[in-house]
Amino acid sequence: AWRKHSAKEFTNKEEFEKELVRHIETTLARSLYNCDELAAYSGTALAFRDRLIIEWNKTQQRQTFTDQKRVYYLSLEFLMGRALDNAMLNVGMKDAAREGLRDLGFRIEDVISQEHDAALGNGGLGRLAACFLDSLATLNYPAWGYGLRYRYGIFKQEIVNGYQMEIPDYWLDNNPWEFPRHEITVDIQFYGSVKKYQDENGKIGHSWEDGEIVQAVAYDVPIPGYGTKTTNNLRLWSSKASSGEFDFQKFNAGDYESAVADQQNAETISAVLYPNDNLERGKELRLKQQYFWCAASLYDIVRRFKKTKRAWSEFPDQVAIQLNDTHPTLAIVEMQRILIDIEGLEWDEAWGIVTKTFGYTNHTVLPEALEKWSVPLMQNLLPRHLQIIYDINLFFLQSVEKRFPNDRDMLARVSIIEESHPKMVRMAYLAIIGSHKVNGVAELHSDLLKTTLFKDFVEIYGPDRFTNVTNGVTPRRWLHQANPALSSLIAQKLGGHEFLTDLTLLDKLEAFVDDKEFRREWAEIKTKNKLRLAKLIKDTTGYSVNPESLFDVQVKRIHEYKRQQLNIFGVIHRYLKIKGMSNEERKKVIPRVSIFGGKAAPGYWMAKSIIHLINKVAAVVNNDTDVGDLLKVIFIEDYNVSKAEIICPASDISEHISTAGTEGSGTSNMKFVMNGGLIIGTCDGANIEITREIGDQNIFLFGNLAEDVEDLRHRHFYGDFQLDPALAKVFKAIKDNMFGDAGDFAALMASIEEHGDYYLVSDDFHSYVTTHEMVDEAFLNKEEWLAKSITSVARMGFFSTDRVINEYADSIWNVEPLAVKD
Ligand code: 26V
Repeated sequence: AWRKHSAKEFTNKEEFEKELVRHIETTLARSLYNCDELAAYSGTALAFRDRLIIEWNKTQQRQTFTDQKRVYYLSLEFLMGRALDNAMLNVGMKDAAREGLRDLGFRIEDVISQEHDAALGNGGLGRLAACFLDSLATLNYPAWGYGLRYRYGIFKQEIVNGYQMEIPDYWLDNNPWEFPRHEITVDIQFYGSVKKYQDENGKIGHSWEDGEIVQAVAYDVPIPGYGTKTTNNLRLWSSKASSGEFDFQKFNAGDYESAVADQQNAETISAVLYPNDNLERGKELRLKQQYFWCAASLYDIVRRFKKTKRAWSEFPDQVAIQLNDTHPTLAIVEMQRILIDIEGLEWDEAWGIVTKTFGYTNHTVLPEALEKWSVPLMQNLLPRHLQIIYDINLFFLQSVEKRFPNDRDMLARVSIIEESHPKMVRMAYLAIIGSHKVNGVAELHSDLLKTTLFKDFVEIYGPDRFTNVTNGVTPRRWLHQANPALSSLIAQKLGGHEFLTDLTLLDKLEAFVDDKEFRREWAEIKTKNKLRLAKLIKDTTGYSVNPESLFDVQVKRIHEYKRQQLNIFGVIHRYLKIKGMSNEERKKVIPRVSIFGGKAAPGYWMAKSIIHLINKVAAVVNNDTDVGDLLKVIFIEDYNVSKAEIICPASDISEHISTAGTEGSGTSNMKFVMNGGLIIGTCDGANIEITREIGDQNIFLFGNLAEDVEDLRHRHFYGDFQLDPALAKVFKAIKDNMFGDAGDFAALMASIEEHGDYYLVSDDFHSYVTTHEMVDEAFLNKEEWLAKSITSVARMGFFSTDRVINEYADSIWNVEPLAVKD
C-alpha cells in the first residue's frame, strides 16, 4: 500500500506516459502545450530516475545489511557521457518510452540527444573508470566510485580558422542524475603545522594544527547495472567554504569581501578538471584537488567501516581500494595518518592494514606523465603527510638495504624522494610501496613496467606484486547502445541478448560467416551507420561525404605519441599521388574519407599544430575538384563520448598507430572492432592481444617493434637519421605552402627532421603507407572484407569489462558478487 504513494515503477507505455506527464506538469511546472524537446528529456529522465532510486536504495540497504567486502574505485576522472539511454536500456523500458514519447509527438533519439554529456575526464583513463562502474553494477559487486564533482568538465572544442579554441563546459544546471547530500560533509584541512605531544602514557603523538578548512559535500549518482537490480553509487565531492567560526568572525566584523573571497577560494578546488592528458605540471591546485578528494573519500570509507564495530585488523577484509593511476596516491598516506595519529595504532600494524587494502593501476610509461610533487610544496600544504612519507621511505629503504647491503645506487634509484633541486616525491614509487598489487593495462605494457620503469621493485618485492589486467569496454554502451541494429542482428542469430552479459557467446557468430544473407544484413547495417555519421559530418562541418567511400577514422586525444601527424602526412602523400595520376589511373582509386577527432591539451603547442595541419589539409583537399570524392579529410570538432557512439559503429578502418611501446592499452581499438570495423595499428598496447584473439589475417599491423625503439632513437641521436623519401616529398609540399603558411608547421617538421624524430614517424612511414595500400586492396574484395569483419566481432569476447572486473575481483580485490534476489 505504501508503494502506491511512492514513485511508480511503470511497466508499460501507458504508465510511462502518466509518469512523464506528471513530471512535466508538476516537477517541472510546465504545461504540456509548450513542452519542448528539453522538457520531454527532463520528464523522461525523471521518470526513469524514479525507477533507479528505488533499486538504488534497495541495493545500498542490502549491501549494508550483508556487510560483505566492498570495492572503492578512486578516480579523478569518470567520463560518463549521457545517462538516459543507458538507464533506459538497463532498466529495460526503452520501447515503452519510445512509444510514449511518440504519442506526445517526439522522436526518442531527439529527446535523448538533449542531454549534456557528463565529461568529467580526459580520455581513456576516465572512460575506463566509467566502463568499470557499468560492469561492477552489472556483475552485482558491492562497489562505489569516488571522484570530484567538477563544475567544468573537459573543455568544449571549437575549430576557428583551423585552430582549436577552448570553451568552458558548464554542465551542472538541471542535471537530474545527481543527488546533493548536504548532510554528508567532511572538513578537509590544508597548510598549518605539526605539533608533537606526549599522551598520559608517555606515548608520542602528532597533531596537525592551525590549517585552513574546506568543506567537502557529497553528490551521489546512481549507477544501474544491465539486467540486474543492482544500482551502485558514484560519490562525487564538491568543495565549499567551511561554515566554521572563522568566516562568521570576518563576516560580523564587516569584512564581507574577504569572507566572499574565502568562499570562492574554497570553491575553486572542485571548479575544473585539469585538461592535461599525460603531462604532469606540478600545480598546487591540482595537489589540493587530490588531497581534498582522497581525504573526503577515506573519511567516508572509514566512517562506514567503523559503524560495523569490527577490529581494525579486519579492515582489509571489508575494504578494497583501487587507485586509478597515481592521482589518488595520497590516500595511502592519509590512511596511515588516520590509523596512527587519530586511531592510535602502532606504525607496523597500521602499515600492514594499508598495504593489504590498496591496489594501484598504472596507465602509462611516458616519463612526462609520471607524477612528482615538489617537497617544499608538499611541506607547505600537507606538513604531516610529508613527515609520514619520509617515514614510509625510511622504513622502506632500511628493508632494501638489508636485502641489498652494498648497493647505494639501488637506494638512490628506488627512494620515494628524488634528490633533485627541489627534491621531489615520486608518486608511482609511493603507490607501489603502499599497495599489495600493481597492475598494467595490457600485456606489453605490464611487461614493460616490469622490465623498465619498475624493474628495481620487481627485484625487491618479487614478481608477484606485479600483474597484468588487460583493459576492456562495456558491450552495453559500446555495442548495444551505440549500435542497436548490429546488437539486434546478433541477437537474432544467437537467439537472444545473452551475449551482452557473456560476451564470449559472440563466438557462435562464426558459424554464420559464410551465410550470404547474414553478410548482406551485416553490410547494410554498416552502411546505415556510415550514413548516420555522414549526417553528423554534414551538420557539423558542412562537408558532404560519400558513404560508399572507405571511412578511415582516428579519434582520440591528440598527442605526438599517438601519431596523428603520421596519419595526416599519409593523407598528404595520398593526395599528392592522386594529383599525379592520369584519369585512367584515378578510376582505380578507392575513394576514402579520412576522419579525425580529438582534443589537444590547451598548452600543448605541438598537438595544436597537428590539429591545425589537419584542418588546413582538409580545406585544400576537400575543395579540390580534381580529386572530388577520391579523398576527403574531415576534422570532427569536440570529440566526446556521445560522438564516439556515432563514430565507432561507422568506421571501415580505424587507426591505432602509436609508437610501439608508448600506448598503455588503448580502448577505442576494442570499440571499433566490436562494431565490425577493421583496424590498422602498430604492435602496441592491446592491439597485440586483439591480434591474438581475432587472428593476424584480420588486422593490418605495421611498423617497428617496441624492442627496437630504443636503438632507433639512439641512432637518430647520434646523427644516423635519413628522412624517408616519400615523407620528404610530403614535407616539400608543406614547405611550398600548399596548405597555407609553411611557417605554421615548421616546428612539427623540425621535430622529425632536426630533433631526432623521437616518435619514429619517418622510420614507420614507408610501412604505414604500404599497409594502407593493402587496406585499399582488401576493401575491393567486399566479401572477404565482410568475412574479416564478422570473424573479428565473433572473437572479441575477451574485451568486455565484465572479464576485466572479474579478474580484478579475483586477483586483486578478493571480493565476491552480492547475490541479488528479485
Ligand atoms: C594523466 C595525467 C598525468 C599527470 C597530470 C594529469 C594527468 C591527467 C590525466 C592523465 C591520464 C592519462 C593517462 C591515460 O589516460 N592513460 C590511458 O589509459 C587508458 C586506460 O587504461 C589506456 O587505454 C591508454 O592507453 C592510456 O594512454
